[in-house]
Amino acid sequence: MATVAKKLCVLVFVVALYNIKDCVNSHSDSEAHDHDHDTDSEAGCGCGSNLNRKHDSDHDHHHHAENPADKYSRAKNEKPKDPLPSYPRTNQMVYLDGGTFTMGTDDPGVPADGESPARRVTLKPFYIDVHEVSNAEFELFVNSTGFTTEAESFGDSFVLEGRISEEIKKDISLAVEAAPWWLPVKGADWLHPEGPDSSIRTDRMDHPVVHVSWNDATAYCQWAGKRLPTEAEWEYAARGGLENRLFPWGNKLEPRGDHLMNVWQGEFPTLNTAEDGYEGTSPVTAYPPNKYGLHNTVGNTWEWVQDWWTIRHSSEPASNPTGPESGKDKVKKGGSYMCHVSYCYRYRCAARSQNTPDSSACNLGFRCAGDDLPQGVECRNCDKV
Ligand SMILES: [Ca+2]
Ligand SMILES: [Ca+2]
Repeated sequence: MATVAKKLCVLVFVVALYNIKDCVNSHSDSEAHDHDHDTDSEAGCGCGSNLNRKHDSDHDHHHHAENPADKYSRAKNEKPKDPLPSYPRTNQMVYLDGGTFTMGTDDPGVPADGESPARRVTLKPFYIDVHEVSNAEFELFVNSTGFTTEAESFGDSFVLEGRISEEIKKDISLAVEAAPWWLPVKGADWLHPEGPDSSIRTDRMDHPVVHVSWNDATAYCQWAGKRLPTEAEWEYAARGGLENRLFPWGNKLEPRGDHLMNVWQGEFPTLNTAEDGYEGTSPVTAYPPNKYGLHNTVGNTWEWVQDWWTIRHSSEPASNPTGPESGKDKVKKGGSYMCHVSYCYRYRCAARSQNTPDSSACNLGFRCAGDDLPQGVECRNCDKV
């Protein structure tokens, strides 16, 4: 068994290496973390039942304090867990009436990505999340289901070199000459975005969840009574009703000198001046929303969408397109805090990139959409439409 596990590990790294090269060849800022097996996703978590046991144990103690066996019982000696802090929910949605818009562009920023041609696309009404899914929201999912992400199952994920501690870095021998800023870090996952010595708990519970694969994102949305948006829905929502604009607010990167999204200022990858306020991710609520009420569509984290990847699109008008029926990679939209014009001009509405559905990295997250409003989810604009 040990030999098989070793071989799988080697295979994972070899495939990952190939994918990194692919990404670099297409000038993507994206990672590639390729696993060729399924995740074991339904291990029990038991967080809620631990709290209940503590309550029961107190109750028992009160009535049976004289029983010496109690002194050594697990319930008696188990330390109470700190209650989970609560965060304001960021799972709100908006209702979008659908209609016809121009998807893609005839003036592609990265022609190899299949941003063109511009085509007329008609969509039926749908709901979409106002925010990227936050760590706090993802934690509710994990606590209620015991879900294990693919990065956790396989034990590593890709992190930007500049964000890893020297301590962790010295243990990484695998380097990728063509993309030295991506390093596979053992123990990097959604709870530990830069590896075992980092944590979301200190100040990132309201930041977008990262190191989640397309498969993880799909499972989350299903649990939430939602689904991933199609690429067309995501782009329609991100454009916020403006036709043929580069960004959700217009064509100027920094109108009146204001930063309206979280991308990279300085020199990539050596100097991150964070003029927009954030070196890494920002809270999902940061920056003004677009005209449809959505925050951080472009920038902050890339966002998985439903569609399989292709760079060939018909210029014919389409209704509710869902992309190819099958493929190797899934589409992601919006660019990330790692995007800089010099190598990843992808923080635009029409921009797109791709990864295998089991890939994960420190700049890749998602938001959900839906045909209906799930019970208990607040709709931000339903009283106005
Ligand atoms: Ca930034
Ligand atoms: Ca985003």
